[in-house]
Amino acid sequence: AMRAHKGWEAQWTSPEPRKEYDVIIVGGGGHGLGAAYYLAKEHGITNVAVIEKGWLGGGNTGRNTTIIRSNYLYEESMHIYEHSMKLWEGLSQDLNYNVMYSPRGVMMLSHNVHDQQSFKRHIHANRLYGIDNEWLTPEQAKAYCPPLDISKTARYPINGAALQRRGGTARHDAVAWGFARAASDRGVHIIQNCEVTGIRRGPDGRVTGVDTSKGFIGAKKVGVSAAGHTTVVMQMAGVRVPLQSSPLQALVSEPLKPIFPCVVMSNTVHAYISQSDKGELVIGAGTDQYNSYSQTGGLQIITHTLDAICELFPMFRRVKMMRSWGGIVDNTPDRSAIQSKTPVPGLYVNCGWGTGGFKATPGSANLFAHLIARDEPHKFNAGLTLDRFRTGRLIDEAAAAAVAH
Ligand code: FAD
Ligand code: PYC
Repeated sequence: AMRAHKGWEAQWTSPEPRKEYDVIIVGGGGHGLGAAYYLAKEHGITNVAVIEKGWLGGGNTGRNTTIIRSNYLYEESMHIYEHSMKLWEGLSQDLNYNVMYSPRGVMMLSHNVHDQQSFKRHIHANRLYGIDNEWLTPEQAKAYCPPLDISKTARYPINGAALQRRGGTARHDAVAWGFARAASDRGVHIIQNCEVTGIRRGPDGRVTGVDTSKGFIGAKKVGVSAAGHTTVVMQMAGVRVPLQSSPLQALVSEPLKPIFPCVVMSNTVHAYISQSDKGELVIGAGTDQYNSYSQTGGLQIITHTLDAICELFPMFRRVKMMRSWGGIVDNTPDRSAIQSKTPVPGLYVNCGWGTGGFKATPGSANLFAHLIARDEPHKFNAGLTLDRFRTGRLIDEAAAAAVAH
């Protein structure tokens, strides 16, 4: 209907599927659209389709709280998230689309000795690697974020905070639309409202294409980037992936005048908050405690988060909430992603970003395109193998995930 508006051009074309593509990407979230864009831009592979069962960005890309940071613990993760951060810094120019990347600082609150030791360990690891991260006293934290209650009598007293100043937020749907437009401009086919229902293999076991609600579409290579539904899609090729899918919820308040200058996270009390450019407080919770494909979570999870927000920022006690929703996150046992070849030749998987993959969007997409185009990983995603859950070479980022699981 929007397209009927005078002067409003479609941002990407919506062609009928071809009989066959060089590459099919399953899932039109930021990761899938971005991978298609980088396949075209950096590898000259333009006979590509992104197949999305709903609408672009309608999965976790459009449901997340858009926090961007690169303060992870292990080298493998720091490589990837910092690669992503650098791409965020130039993304609006690269796509010629304003993704509203806003490096307003991400501050993680420390409430006890354990938090303090863990954050300081992360700060030292990050700084050794050249990534900015610094320790703040409670007074410095309050100066950075004036609404914060740092009184000693607070329900959840604060003994300091870790601050990554280059961290921040971006506009989620603009990321999906920006990648979609730029990919479409380079010849990528974007096919929405088309569900992948099967993955076909030839007599030699190699991928030959996908069954969809619009019929069979052939492909030399298939990259699955289906976030919370990865296990469902990979099962179509007989590949088991070590993921648990569960709802993660967020909510927004009525719009307020500018009041909250940065992003604040507290894993210990299960809450994170920022203010969108529309003025809404954007608040998120920990994951629901059960596995599910429902995009609605339990009410007690978000009321618990709001209790914590009201304790940390008493001035928000009378603010009204407008909407809440859930997304399905795909968590691995070590809380690090999988970006890997699979036992099926020509089939690649990008998943396991769980509660933290929005920040990874450009970096993950860029590295997934490399993996698919060259049939071998880039040095930055070489550790994200499916195999590591068999060999035991895990990358334990449970603390850096910073969202209660
Ligand atoms: P998605 O955007 O979910 O894309 C996958 C797509 O695959 C979907 O559009 C889906 O419809 C499609 N699909 C699935 N099955 C099929 C099929 N059979 N056929 C065709 N298409 C299919 N991360 C952060 O870094 N910072 C945050 O602040 C943050 N907050 C979050 C808050 C919430 C409430 C949630 C839910 C997540 C949050 N995350 C955050 C995590 C982040 O949203 C995800 O890791 C990331 O967006 C995943 O992107 P994606 O493109 O892989 O997935
Ligand atoms: O990974 O930074 C993160 C995050 C914040 C909220 C949800 N995930």
